[in-house]
Amino acid sequence: MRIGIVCYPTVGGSGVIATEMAHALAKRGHQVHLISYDRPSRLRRGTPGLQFHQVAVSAYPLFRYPPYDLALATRMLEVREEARVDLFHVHYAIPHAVSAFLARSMCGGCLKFVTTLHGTDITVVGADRAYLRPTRFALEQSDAITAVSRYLADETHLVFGVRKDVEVIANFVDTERFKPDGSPRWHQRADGERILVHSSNFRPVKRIADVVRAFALVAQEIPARLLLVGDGPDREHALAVAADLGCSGRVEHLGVSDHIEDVLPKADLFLSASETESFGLSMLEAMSCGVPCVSTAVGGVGEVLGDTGLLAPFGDPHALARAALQILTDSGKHTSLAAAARRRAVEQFATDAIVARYVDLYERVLK
Ligand code: GMT
Repeated sequence: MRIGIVCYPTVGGSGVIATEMAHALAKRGHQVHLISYDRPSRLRRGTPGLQFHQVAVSAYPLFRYPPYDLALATRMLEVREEARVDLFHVHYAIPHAVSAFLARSMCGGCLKFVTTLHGTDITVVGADRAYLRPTRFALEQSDAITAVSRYLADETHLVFGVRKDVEVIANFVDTERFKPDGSPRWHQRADGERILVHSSNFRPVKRIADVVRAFALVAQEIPARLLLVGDGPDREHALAVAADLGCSGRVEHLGVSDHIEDVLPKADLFLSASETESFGLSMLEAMSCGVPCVSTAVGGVGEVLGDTGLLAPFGDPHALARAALQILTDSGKHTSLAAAARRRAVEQFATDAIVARYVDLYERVLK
């Protein structure tokens, strides 16, 4: 098939999944055209069958807000004409589904598109009055809609009142790239220091300050270090909270890493304090490396973790810390959760099985 994939290029789950899908589809012999306003962070060079097309948005002085959605619709049409794309798959509804609908209207219905919902496009941004109606309209015009968790599919019906079926296709992880590397666990290390990790785009919804607060409580009880991977608007605030709580010497900000798969296997625990999380891709990557997760009980996180980690109520760093301590003070429990996490990632979220579901969906849409 000739497939056009549209996504955001930034460090964020939807861009990661879209780019990994592009690689996986190209590897399986499909012609893939990835479209975005910049090179996606996970896009690797030199993959046969995979081509990147940049959307150029001109900054005409009259435009306070350059109309990206129009430029994207035009680029989609151009790519369709140049590469004879059979179908577009847009990741993140706003504004990608609207641009896809516009592109289709401009060519008299010449193209089909599938929209995959990732989370904030429905739960945070999507619920904004300014975006709700066009997004709902574009979703209903999609040839198929998928959501990355059952939770998100239900929210889509609830918040948007979308009448169309929303198929649940979970996110996936490359279990060969994200795998345990044999690093000793804290109980096998001489210093006994527990390594906690958090990785995200540091947006307010991630509540990084609560991650730091929970960590500070853990570090009062046992030797521990927190690695913060990623970057975003709340970085300074989180580091200031660490300073206030007297644990900055134990909190290390690693910034955005192209090799998170080298960091995760060295951790003993992944900590998440998000206010909402439709899926939690960074936790799936941790699980695949054999790292148990402690998270707030929000959104679709329970669907991902199953019984391989622990959940605590949102907005309660003490509860998060208690859950983390349960795992980090019991080597037997840690060992069995780590093994269960890896097993669950391999059995339920491996790339091959999930990509096959998308290919099946494309075939159904094209029929
Ligand atoms: O988390 C973000 O703010 C980024 C966002 C995105 O679309 O880039 O992530 C969402 O999609 C990811 C991939 O499907 C999910 O793993 C995240 O849970 C989801 N984020 C939220 O729901 C907050």
